[in-house]
Amino acid sequence: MRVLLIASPIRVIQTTFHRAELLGIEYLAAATRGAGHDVSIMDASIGPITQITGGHYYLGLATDEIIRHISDIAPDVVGISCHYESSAGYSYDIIKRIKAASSSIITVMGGLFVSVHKARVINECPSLDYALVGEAESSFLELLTNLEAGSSSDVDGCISRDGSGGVRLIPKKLFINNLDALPFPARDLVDLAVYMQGGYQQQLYGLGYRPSLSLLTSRSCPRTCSFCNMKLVHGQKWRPRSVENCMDELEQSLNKWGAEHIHIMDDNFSLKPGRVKEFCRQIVNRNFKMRWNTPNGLSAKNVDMEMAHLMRKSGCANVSIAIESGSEIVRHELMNKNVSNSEILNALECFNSVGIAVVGIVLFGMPGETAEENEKAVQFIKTLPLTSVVVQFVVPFPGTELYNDLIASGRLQQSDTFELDNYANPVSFNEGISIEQMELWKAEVRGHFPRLNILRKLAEAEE
Ligand code: B12
Ligand code: SF4
Repeated sequence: MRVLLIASPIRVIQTTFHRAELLGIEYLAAATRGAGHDVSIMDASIGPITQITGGHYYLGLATDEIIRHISDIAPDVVGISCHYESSAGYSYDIIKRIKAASSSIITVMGGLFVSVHKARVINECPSLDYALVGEAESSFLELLTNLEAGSSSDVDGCISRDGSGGVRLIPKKLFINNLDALPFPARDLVDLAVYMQGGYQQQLYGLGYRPSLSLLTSRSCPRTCSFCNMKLVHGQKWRPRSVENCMDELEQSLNKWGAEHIHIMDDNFSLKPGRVKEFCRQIVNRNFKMRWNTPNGLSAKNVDMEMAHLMRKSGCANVSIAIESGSEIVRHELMNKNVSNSEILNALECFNSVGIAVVGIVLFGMPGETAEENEKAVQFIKTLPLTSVVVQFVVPFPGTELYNDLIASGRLQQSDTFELDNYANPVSFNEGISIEQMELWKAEVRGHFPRLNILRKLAEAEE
């Protein structure tokens, strides 16, 4: 079949934007091509940035242009990747226009947004034929095989119409255990230069200018933080790739594609400390000349001096550590995040002593927080030897324990939609804590540490 995979345009709140490569769609394309289909990728989020209402910006190609491109390719199937609430309307619009132009094209949607909202997607987009929940390298192929054979029944995680106005939903149960069996992301199908230069627009998460690519060494995370919904895409079980398999991909990224910096995008890279150490040793043994970091956050658990030392030796320039709240009570009891203050202090000491810069990720706005606890939390964070901080506000994403609790206690309605820019615009669920107060805590913590561009200065000073 001729398959076109499209990454939806996105809505952003700032005009500088780091463009990381879209691993999900590249993985999906590689698996689809491996099964003998004719595949292409259109990243429709690469395009002009246009101011729209509410202080937001539309980032990507105009729908007319996307439709023109689709008709040039004449695909049998179009798959649209949509991760964020704020992109859903754009995806629906593209699907509607595809069907209006050519009703024989089969439309499929996938990604984080679909994995969270499931039936809602089919209900809101009458032109959509199928949606697939979660990791889709296997299920998408199965759907294509069935479509070729004239049926589409019983694909794992598939949402479709039942023929009588209802929705048919097959639960997502199957996850790929042997990730080494997957082909590497199809980097030859995208305009890699755009991602490699992502740092020119926003300096590689503050790290300065170097051609960069991403690497996913494992999928998911076994922990159960109350605000996190990653398990809806990748399941509850942490699944690692072998270190050798990661090295083979790194070799390509560095030598074939020319990357000099690698972003490790795992949800829980440090879960098995022995594996992290082996990963670093093999980078050194293979003599890879690269710099790397962990922008998606690293758990402070399990960090020791040997790990920090090997990370540094293998080129790690900085890590982001998920502190979340400076209060242990909030972190443990409200966030269900089993990381202690002493584990955070230990990790910082290890990284500082080897010269790895540390960005602390801090959250305010957890339902149940008190002003008194937050005052203490602010003071604790200010004592930490951090290089810089990123301070955000909690978002109760659908599908999380946090969201379900808020709905059950009546503090949130199902009709409330939570969009990503709420990270910037706080919602207060706590009596006696105003939004102004939340902004003040954020400003106090941010004001205490250098801005993120300190990372670039440190990296440049080393070169
Ligand atoms: C890299 C990354 C980015 C990159 C690229 C995003 C992208 N589209 O891939 C950039 C830097 C652009 C980015 C930006 C943001 N991100 Co981001 N990002 C990630 C990260 C770390 C990795 C994504 C990834 O590569 N995953 C691995 C691949 C294999 O999985 P996948 O992408 O989900 O794809 C699989 C399935 O979803 C499915 N699938 C995907 N597409 C399709 C299409 C079809 C047709 C089908 C059938 C299936 C399918 O199959 C794929 C293969 O198995 C994730 C965390 C994570 N682990 O996913 C956060 C994450 C998605 N991001 C998040 C956030 C919050 C953001 C930002 C808001 C950050 C910020 N504060 O500004 C912005 C939002 C930008 C915007 N307005 O749109 C959150 C989302 C939280 C939520 N909504 O529930 C996550 C989950 C991180 C987290 N734990 O908080 N992000
Ligand atoms: S440790 Fe990170 S990825 Fe794992 S559940 Fe908590 S927030 Fe999610």
